[in-house]
Amino acid sequence: MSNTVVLITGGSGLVGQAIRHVIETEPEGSRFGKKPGETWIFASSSEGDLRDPAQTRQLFEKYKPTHVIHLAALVGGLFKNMKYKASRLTFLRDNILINDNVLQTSYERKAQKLISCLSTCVFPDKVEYPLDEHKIHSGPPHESNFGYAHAKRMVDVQNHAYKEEFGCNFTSAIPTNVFGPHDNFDLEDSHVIPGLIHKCYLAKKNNTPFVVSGTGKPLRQFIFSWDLAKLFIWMLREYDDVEPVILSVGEDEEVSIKEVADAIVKAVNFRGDYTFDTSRADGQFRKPASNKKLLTLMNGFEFTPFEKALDITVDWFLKNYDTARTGKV
Ligand code: NAP
Ligand code: GFB
Repeated sequence: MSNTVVLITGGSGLVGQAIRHVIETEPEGSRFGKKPGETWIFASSSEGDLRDPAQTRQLFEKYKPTHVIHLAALVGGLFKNMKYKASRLTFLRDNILINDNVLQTSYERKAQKLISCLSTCVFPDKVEYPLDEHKIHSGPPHESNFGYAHAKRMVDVQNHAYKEEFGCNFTSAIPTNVFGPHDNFDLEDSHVIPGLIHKCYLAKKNNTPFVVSGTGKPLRQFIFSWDLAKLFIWMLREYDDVEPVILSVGEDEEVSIKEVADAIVKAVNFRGDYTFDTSRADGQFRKPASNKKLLTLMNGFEFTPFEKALDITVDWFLKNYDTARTGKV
């Protein structure tokens, strides 16, 4: 790709910063490293609120991207999604507006390629497992995810419409739960791994119990953000089809929330009391997704072992506690 400008919306977040890390640290010219003639732009909301069409156009006018990886979204873990339930229109509408503006502006400004980011929680709640790329629209999502899931599902619908009417090269990626450096470590609004890392750190520091929400029994697949970044770079360069690709570890690599908490206790080196608050929600019990399509297309991929990825994340959190997103004022 010569004279390529890749715009990453949501470039300041967990996944955006992981793409920056990979593109800047992999050997130049390698499969995941920077290629000659490429410019990578990592945009945050301070460069434009993508809910607003004029600000979206301004951003595209400024950088004139030839390629777009669209990550920007109103994002949160289970408890943030549930907190917004009374006003679930916010999760629905903010994400609809962001996505519609990015897709329409990519079409108007003739971007050669656009990859938008969905999530495995957009899949139906009641569906035969494992999840695969054909099942996105086969039933309602889990009720805790109403707004977020419906907004993101529409991107797949829009991608097909833009391709059919205008021939646009738009597609989408479907990651499972992500974690890594630069995550949101807020105690309440974050996803489970960053939330529990922060809670365990405070329990160790203050000599208080480490309390995990829910029963610890639900199962999840987790992908390390640096691995996910490589998969996005692969999609950008080597995948040209409107149908989405699930970006995930194998369906046999589900771990329970208790196993996650155990691994965090070890990574943080916490030796105090450790309990479960079963009055809090468990969310979806499981949502195992197949990575068969991904591995077939890529001819295999080596994922970072979970414990190693967790150690890198905890290490980053400890070194960056003062500037990380921890929710402290
Ligand atoms: P994140 O760390 O919360 O980052 C969100 C990014 O979106 C930030 O760069 C933020 O900018 C930007 N953003 C939010 N609202 C915006 C707006 N109105 N206008 C412009 N930019 C806006 O999220 P993430 O975890 O990296 O998520 C990236 C993508 O992965 C999202 O599409 C998400 O749905 C998807 N995903 C995430 C997970 C997960 O477990 N984290 C799992 C599956 C899929 P500021 O920094 O300026 O606020
Ligand atoms: O990461 P998480 O919020 O995502 O994980 P989901 C929720 C699971 O972890 C539930 C348990 O079983 C919780 O009971 N858990 C235990 C905790 N302690 C904590 C904690 O301190 N914080 C959090 N957050 N959970 C999200 C969706 O669902 O998945 C989002 O709501 C998003 O929309 C994301 O797409 C990928 O997998 O439940």
